[in-house]
Amino acid sequence: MRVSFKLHEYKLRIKYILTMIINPNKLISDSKEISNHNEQFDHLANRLSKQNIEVKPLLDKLAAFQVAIPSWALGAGGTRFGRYSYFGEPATLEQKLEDVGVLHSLTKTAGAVSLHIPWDIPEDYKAIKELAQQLDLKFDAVNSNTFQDAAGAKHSYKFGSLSNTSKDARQQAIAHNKEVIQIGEKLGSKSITVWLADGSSFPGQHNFQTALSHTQDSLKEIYKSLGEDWKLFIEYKPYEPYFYSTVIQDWGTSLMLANECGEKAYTLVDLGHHLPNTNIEQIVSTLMFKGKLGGFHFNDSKYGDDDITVGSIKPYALFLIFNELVYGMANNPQNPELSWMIDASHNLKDPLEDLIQSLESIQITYAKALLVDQERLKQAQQHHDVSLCQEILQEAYLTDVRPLVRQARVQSNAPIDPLKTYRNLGVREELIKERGKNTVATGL
Ligand code: RM4
Ligand code: MN
Ligand code: MN
Repeated sequence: MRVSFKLHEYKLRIKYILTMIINPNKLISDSKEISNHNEQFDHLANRLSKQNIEVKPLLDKLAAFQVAIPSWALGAGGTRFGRYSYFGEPATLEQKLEDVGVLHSLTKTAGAVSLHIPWDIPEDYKAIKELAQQLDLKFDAVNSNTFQDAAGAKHSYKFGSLSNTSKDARQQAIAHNKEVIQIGEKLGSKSITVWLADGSSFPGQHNFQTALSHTQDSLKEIYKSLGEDWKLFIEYKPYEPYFYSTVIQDWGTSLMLANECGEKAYTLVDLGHHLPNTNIEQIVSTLMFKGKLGGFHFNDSKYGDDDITVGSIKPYALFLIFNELVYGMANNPQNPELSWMIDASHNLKDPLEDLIQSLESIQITYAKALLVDQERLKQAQQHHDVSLCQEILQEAYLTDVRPLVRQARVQSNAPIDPLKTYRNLGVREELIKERGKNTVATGL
């Protein structure tokens, strides 16, 4: 049951959250922490200036890097065997925005939210937009969902949605995506992400060509509804929920479909959607070279789409991927600005703590990639100095950039240590007091 939305109550609550978090006395850590930070930052800034690296542009880039939080990441996720509640979960879209507002106040790098439809259909658009504005949040890509049957749906997606052999099921899935675009338009979103679960679990179940051709036609149909300044992001994934074949299994298939649709269609890379050991950095590089990388989902993976905290399993791989992203952002004007999103859902950690850690890890890795001496690397590559190439990457990777990340945050009026602040303020305890223990967030 959705709780009805009373704006004045939320305003009070936000005011409370914001004063709680933004109050500099509470926020800005104790004087010892500040002096430690200043010392470490000066030390690093000094070292970088000796390497002729300007610190100010680095800080500006870090402060400008904003990552969207998906509306389904704020509650406890489940596994296919069960779901354990995390107390004080947001029960409504308004409460989810409020949680993202908390994250953004603490980190100043989570200035957007990505809605999943139908999990989070706004009831009162004006009020929701006003709320987002107060929390300094934008609406990033909207996500459609044809991997579950909506309540009361006429046609089932059990055997596929955009690829289904049944025309009625396909039409229903197309109509849903069109509706998602309309919802996004009302919120000020500029893109839709389509992740298709469609696939087969048994050899012979699908005619591959038929499934692909239906998918292509359906996507083209959805594409027709895109506004002038809108983008369509096509996600890929090799397996799961089906285990023999997935219709859009890899970046090549996604790129082919995007090209088929037109210039407003792009590939979306989700880090967890690759088979182990895939060279994701090369995929990123190829797509940016072709001007076709539109969106990017952060998480980490040990085996598959594990949705583990980004940077917690393969930090060096993440650095190499960021290195290509940074290179592409500097050298590929043909590629649009990317839509960044954290795509992870947890069942063990406090979701807000996990998101704080994710944002931190993204900033740290981005900062390291920004330190790569691209000029020297180019020279070393030219001279086939393989050892030096590796040294240059390692030099950047092994630099402890945390003082830079902290400084960028402090300059945006956020705390030195967001996780510690979150705990010290007792945010979760406050949320439990307000929302109760047994709320359940919509989502996975
Ligand atoms: C999928 C995919 C999509 C996300 C859903 C919830 O595995 O990563 O991006 O919308 O999960
Ligand atoms: Mn994803
Ligand atoms: Mn995924």
